[in-house]
Formats: sequence, C-alpha cells, structure tokens
Amino acid sequence: MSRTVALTLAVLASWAALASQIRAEPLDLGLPRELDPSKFELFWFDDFDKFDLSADGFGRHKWFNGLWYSKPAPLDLFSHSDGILRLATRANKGALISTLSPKVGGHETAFSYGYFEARLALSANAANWPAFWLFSRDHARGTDGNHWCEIDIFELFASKFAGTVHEWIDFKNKQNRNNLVTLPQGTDLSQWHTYGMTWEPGKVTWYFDKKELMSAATPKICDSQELFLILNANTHDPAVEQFLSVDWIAVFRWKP
Ligand SMILES: [Ca+2]
Repeated sequence: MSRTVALTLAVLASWAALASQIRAEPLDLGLPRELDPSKFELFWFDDFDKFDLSADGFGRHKWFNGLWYSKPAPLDLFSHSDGILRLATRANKGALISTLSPKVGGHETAFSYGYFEARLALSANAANWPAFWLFSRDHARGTDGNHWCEIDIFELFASKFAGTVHEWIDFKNKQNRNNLVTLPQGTDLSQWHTYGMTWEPGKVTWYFDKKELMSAATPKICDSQELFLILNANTHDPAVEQFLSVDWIAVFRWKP
C-alpha cells in the first residue's frame, strides 16, 4: 500500500469514526428523572431534519439569522447535513439563530414555563463561548420600559457550565451568583450531551445529561414576560474558530 493511499484510508477512517460519534439520533423524549413525564407535553421542537432559516428576517420561519440589534451572520457560518446543524465562528463573527424575527412585526415564537433541552456537541477549549438561551420578547420589541428577563439555559464559560438568570433594569444587571458549575471530570464536550432547564414560577433548575446541576430563584419580571430561544456560536479568542453542533432542541410544557 502506498503511503498516500494509507494516509487517505487513515483520514477516511478517522472521518467515519468522527461521523459515527456525532451522528444524529431520533428526538429523545426522555425527561430528567425528577420530572413526572405524565405531567408534561411536547410543545415545540426542531430535530433539524430540515433547517428552516429566514436569512433576511422576513417570512414565517422557525429560525431567524441574528438579532434585532446585530447584522445577520455570513451564511457560510451555518452548515446543515444528516439532521445536524453546525454553527461556527470566524474572527469575531459567530452564527446565531433565534425564534424571533429581527424585523418589527415579523414572525416570532416565544415561550413561558416548561422544560427546555438541546442535544449539543461543541469545540472543547477554554476560549469557546457557545450559548443556548432565552431572552425577553418585550425587550426585543421595545415594549418593556427597559425592564426585562433573560434566562441562560447553557453557556460554556471558562470550560464551566454557566446557567444564569438575569434581571435587567435600565441596562443594569442583577443575576444569580451560583451560575458556574464544573462539569464531571473527563466530560468530553465535543461529544453529544443534553443541556436542559426547567422554568416554573419563581424558579429555574438546570440539568446536564438529564442530571440536576443547580437551581436559582427568578425575579418577578420573568413571570410576566415571554421569552424567545437563541442558539449561538461565539468565542473569547477571535483567533480560535469554534463550532457548535445541534441535533435537536425540544420544549416541553406542563399539561394544562
Ligand atoms: Ca437531528
């Protein structure tokens, strides 16, 4: 076997191994053990078998590129195949998808109490700063009097799981102090894991691989606003390109 052929086969084998490791799986409707499945119903999900993105902010789509205050990311920072969406960064740009159109009057999907979960795989380095979060529709639409709620379901921050509740008043932030958790030793974030959170009146609880991590109280403002979903790739170091792959996102709510 020539050296080139051997090398090619080795590269193909490593690609195949990588592909098998981060293969898409059917949506897993399992809830954390602490949650009684008979009390929940699936309210909204995306398994990314298709990627329904509005690139220009118009139309009735599941996802929109960018937020109302930012420019859409270059489309080559998004890639989609085999049921997996991959978001990437380049220099100081990062791909971001949101369930709220950045255009005033545009389509939007917003949420209140429930269990939110994403199956994610991401670059495992300390500069990576991906985020899966919920943000106030009223603030995005300018109707909140600059008093709003933000709940971060998961951010990787200095290689820790960050889960944060923010109350913003006139752009000043109050948040829970217990928001950084060290993940179990040996956790490989480049492989698939689930990142979840329940949100109920006055309280949120975070989960990693369906195991409880921590809880925090939520301020009253979070009980009076609906929040939309955002998933984005980001980096603390523009010289390091990052990726964030998503297999699915699911939102359950308590049955009425
Ligand atoms: Ca999928």
